[in-house]
Amino acid sequence: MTEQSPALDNLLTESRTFPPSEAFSAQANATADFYAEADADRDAFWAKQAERLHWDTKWSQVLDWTNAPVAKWFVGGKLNVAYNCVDRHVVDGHGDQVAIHWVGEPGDNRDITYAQLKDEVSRAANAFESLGLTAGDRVAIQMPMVPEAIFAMLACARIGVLHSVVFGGFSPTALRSRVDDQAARIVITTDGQYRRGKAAPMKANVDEALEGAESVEKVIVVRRTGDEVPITEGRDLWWHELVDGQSAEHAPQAFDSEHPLFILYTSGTTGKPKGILHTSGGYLTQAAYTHHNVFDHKAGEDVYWCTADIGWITGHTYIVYGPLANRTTQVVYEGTPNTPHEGRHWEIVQQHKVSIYYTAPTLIRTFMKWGNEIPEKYDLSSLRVLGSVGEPINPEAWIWYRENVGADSAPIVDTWWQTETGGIMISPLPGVTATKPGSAQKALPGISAKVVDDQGVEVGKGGGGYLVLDKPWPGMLRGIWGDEERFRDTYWSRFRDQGYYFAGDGAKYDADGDIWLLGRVDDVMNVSGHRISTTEVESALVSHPTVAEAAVVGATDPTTGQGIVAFVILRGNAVDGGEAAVQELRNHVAKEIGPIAKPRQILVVQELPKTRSGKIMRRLLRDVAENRQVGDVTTLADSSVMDLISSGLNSGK
Ligand code: 6R9
Repeated sequence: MTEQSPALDNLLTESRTFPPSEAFSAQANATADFYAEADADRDAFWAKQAERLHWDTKWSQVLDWTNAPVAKWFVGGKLNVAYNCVDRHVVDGHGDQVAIHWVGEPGDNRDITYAQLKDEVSRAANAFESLGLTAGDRVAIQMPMVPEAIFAMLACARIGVLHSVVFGGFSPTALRSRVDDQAARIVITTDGQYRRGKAAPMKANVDEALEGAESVEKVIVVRRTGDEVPITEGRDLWWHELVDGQSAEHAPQAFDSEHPLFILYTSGTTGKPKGILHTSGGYLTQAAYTHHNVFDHKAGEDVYWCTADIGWITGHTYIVYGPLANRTTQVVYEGTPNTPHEGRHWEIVQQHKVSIYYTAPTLIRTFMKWGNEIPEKYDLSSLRVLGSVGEPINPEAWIWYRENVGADSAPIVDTWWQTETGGIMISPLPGVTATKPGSAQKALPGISAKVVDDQGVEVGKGGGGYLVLDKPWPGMLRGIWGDEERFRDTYWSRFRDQGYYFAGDGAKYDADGDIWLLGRVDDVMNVSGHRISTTEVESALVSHPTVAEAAVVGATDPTTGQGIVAFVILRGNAVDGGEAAVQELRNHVAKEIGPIAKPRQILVVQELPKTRSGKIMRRLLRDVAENRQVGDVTTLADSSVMDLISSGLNSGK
């Protein structure tokens, strides 16, 4: 285990609990007996959850785990994911219900009913088929939060094409490596995007990325900002020209439960992102089940808002698939939380009477910084469930959220899960669980998680170790695109004997046996809830001609959870290592990976602390980055290195 930061120590002394109100419990979707029911017969429990969906052909077996670690869920079942998220609600008579209250950053709005969504998705599906796309092909999507991004994802799902959404903030290099890895045939983007009140280019990024990309046949461009963009004849198509004239009728075909649904890239411990593969029936079952119970969602009554971007797994499972499968009316907001003012989110909550709000700790801490008087100005009384995801939430932020957003009464669900798990795994159930600030508490009914030591033996109450998932679950990843070995290595080799999935997170049981997540135990940083690997940033840094060597650590940051701190050794004496050189390096990383990976701080040093086997001791660098007394240096090849680094920094070099 890596040592804990002071923030985590603080977290573990937290002991307040908040039981649900009787009124909430009386109306809650989830009940306490779910746990026993799932324990008694997991397969039967999941089969019941799958009944929430429309299956064209029913499955013959709930789980086939004979080819572990590649699971098959709802074997033999056939369904169409887009039909489940869209058409069936129209068929059931809810065509006029608003699916999406879309709020554009500059103040434009669009309400899209389920009937309209069905038409839009059908037109896009027809358009994609007209380009020759067929089931199993890959489409990459780099778009801001506009409705067409959701239409495009669902249209892919409808025709069995895998989408791979690439976060809008990723650089051309990052986009290109993802496009190449999956050999995408089509890329969908927008002309530009609104960011903090200004139109910024998007298509230009895509053009740069795709220079010479062999797999890509067409680029579809959605008009958003209206800014002029260069068009490559024969390759580029305007969305409105391609899609708007298509028929709004499209017959959905049923696909096998294990038909691939999407690829989503996430950072691992090496420089190369992993293409996480998800499939259809199990994923959608878990998405719908968790959204229904963890958020206590009531179709036709609640207004739900998940503030994630569709470029991340949270946007996939809790904006697109889970909520739409459950016939949710939801807010989708395009922009940043402080444009044009710091009350923007609360203004939207008030306007649309949002009742369920799901966001990340980094944003909650930002709201805290902006001040209590901002949310106080708005009527937030519609809110009845609050969610948190992406990183451990510190008790201060949790309490602030409850008091200032949840009127001291709305239950908070702290949801632990990963790109790889597909859906929520560990979380309180509102109306059932007495919540604890800072703890995700318990695996959901049907899910099994354990905290184990190095040997894979479960630790006792009060003990800490590694978080593992000891039983397969429907939304689990089915592999890493094109790299089966890496899939086995990354997740299944650490506790091979036990057959446990290794999550990469440290965790602890408290005296009640509740789980507290303690952050990553590998070289993955968590910056504002985004996973970035230290190696990825290091590779970006050493790709700059002035850098000889680089070591990167995630240092505790009061707002972003972790901040990226880089230690670099420059080449020769050619560069002075002054402010301009450092700024140049920060920009270089932003260009290579994306602005989210820009180091908070770059420290120019003469040496890096290494073990005798040449491994960089990031633990010591983290001590420096967090202004702590430097820890045990006895395993360093040269123990004076840390003195050199510390004194160099103190003298301002
Ligand atoms: C959904 C998502 C996954 C990593 C995960 C963990 C951290 C997410 C958390 C949490 C503590 C929570 N994480 N939720 N840590 N409490 N409620 O964020 O997926 O981007 O793949 O990140 O995020 O470290 O391993 P992803």
